[in-house]
Amino acid sequence: MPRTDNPATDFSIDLLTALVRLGVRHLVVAPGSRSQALALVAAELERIGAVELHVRIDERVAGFLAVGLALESGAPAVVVTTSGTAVANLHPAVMEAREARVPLIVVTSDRPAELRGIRSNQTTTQPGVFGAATEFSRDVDARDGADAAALALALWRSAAHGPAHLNLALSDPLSAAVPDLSALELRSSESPAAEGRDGDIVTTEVLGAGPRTVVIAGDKAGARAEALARAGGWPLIAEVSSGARFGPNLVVAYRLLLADPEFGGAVERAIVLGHPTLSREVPALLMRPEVDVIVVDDTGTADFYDPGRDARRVAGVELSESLDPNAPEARSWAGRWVFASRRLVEAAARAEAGADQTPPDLDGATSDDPAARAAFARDELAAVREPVTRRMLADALWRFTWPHDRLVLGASRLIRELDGSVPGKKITVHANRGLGGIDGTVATGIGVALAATGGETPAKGVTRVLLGDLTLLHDTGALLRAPGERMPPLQVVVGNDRGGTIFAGLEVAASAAPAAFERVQLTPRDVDLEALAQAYGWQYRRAATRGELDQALSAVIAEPTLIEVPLA
Ligand SMILES: Cc1ncc(C[n+]2csc(CCOP(=O)(O)OP(=O)(O)O)c2C)c(N)n1
Ligand SMILES: [Mg+2]
Repeated sequence: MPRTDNPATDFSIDLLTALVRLGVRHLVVAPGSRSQALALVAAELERIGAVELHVRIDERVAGFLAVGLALESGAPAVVVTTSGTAVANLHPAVMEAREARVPLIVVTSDRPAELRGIRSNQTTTQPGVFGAATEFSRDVDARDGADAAALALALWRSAAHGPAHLNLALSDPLSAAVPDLSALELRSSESPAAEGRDGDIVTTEVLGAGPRTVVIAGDKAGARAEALARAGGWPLIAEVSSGARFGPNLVVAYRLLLADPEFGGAVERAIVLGHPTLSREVPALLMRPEVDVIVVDDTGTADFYDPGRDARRVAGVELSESLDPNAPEARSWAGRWVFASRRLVEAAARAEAGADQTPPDLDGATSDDPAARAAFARDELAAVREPVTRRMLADALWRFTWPHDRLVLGASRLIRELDGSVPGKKITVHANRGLGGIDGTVATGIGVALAATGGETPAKGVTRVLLGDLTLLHDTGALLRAPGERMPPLQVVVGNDRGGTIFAGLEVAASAAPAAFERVQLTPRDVDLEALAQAYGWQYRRAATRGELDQALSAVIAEPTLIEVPLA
């Protein structure tokens, strides 16, 4: 290993090269003095092609960018900051990573022990600063000869299911010139497995036929939830970011059906995968004492999804030989859910289109009668000029997303609109559902897009972020671009309904004084989004009608684009 005799630089080389050997491919760095050795080694690792480096000024943006990189790549992303408030700006992303179990390694820079506790400049209590959000948190002095490779492995292991924190004490001189690292062999053949943590749960439950069962796939449940529902012949309740929203057993209108005594009321067993967050009906079902709740969660984390506090947590489930998904009772149970859901979705679509509207007469398009052709053309034009509704926006994003694309959904109303209406489709959907924050959504989306399009085998396709107006305004700093920072094909689509209209659907909207409600809950803001896009070097499009929306979403994306969709 090349040496400089500068402890800060030597330790940074040892730590970051060890992380690269373990499989880290993305480093996110925010500038600072105390962190200079780490940052300069990161730059050298990028120069020799060992990693991709992303530099962001705002540490909150850097943190969420790392979350997006990790969400899409599945491997821990590393984020490096200097000391002081820089560290605290990572806290939202660390909390989200904790609750959503996203692999994240944060390395914060600090002063050594002799400069702590005496009110030195830019010095605060950093060890353990993320509290319960990090299971693994170490305070290490770069001068102390700690085994950087062992530390990297511990960080990597802990980060398998959440954030891990290294607070690194660095002393003057804060760096030396970084040697050429190109001779190092940094690619390991295989990353170590994430398993092997203490407290891992090894129970596998064998499920037999009998109880009327539903499979519930929350955020990040994965395709295995769909496979389980199909193999068992059970209705599949799959949230839009579950990774399991497809297949013959999918029940789109699950919220209505769970509330119905003949459907939800008849459930005897629920198998939960992932983290359900988008409805009140799912936790209500799981809280019913007569429903047997099995939670499949092999992450070994202390807590698991258990609203009724009586679920059985297992690492996996198997189906018993006796279970036949094609048995008549099984077929009729799943079939009733799927059929009823289809009818409800169709009825909702008809209501959305307007009760008096008849479907377009397709014969008119090819009719010999000029009047019939003209009538058809008028209908078509009227449809193209229709103002965009929330439902139309949700449908359009879903329709334009293909298996090689990615969709990133912000919190609030639009994700629920998709969840309640879009049909099964095997596409990649990400959302920060750990804490459902409206922060960091643009940064997360850019991180997802970067991970999808970087590396040795870049994916094709585009990433689209769909979010509300306040969610965009919360994270405008993430729009900041810089020469040398790669920006992949990306559309950020903003449903602009002037404020947090989700609150208008809550009980508070009826009980609060209207002016106060608008002032402190709805919080409408008038920002010229075109000027905002221009200031940050983004393309801008406004899509107020169905036709404009289709055009905007199908445009070739050479530059990152902000698409504003005014919602009635
Ligand atoms: C960081 C954070 N702060 C506050 C909230 C509470 N919150 C939930 S939704 C919302 C409003 C979102 O408004 P917008 O993005 O316009 O979406 P809309 O409700 O209009 O669909 C707020 C403030 C939150 N989820 N996260
Ligand atoms: Mg809004």
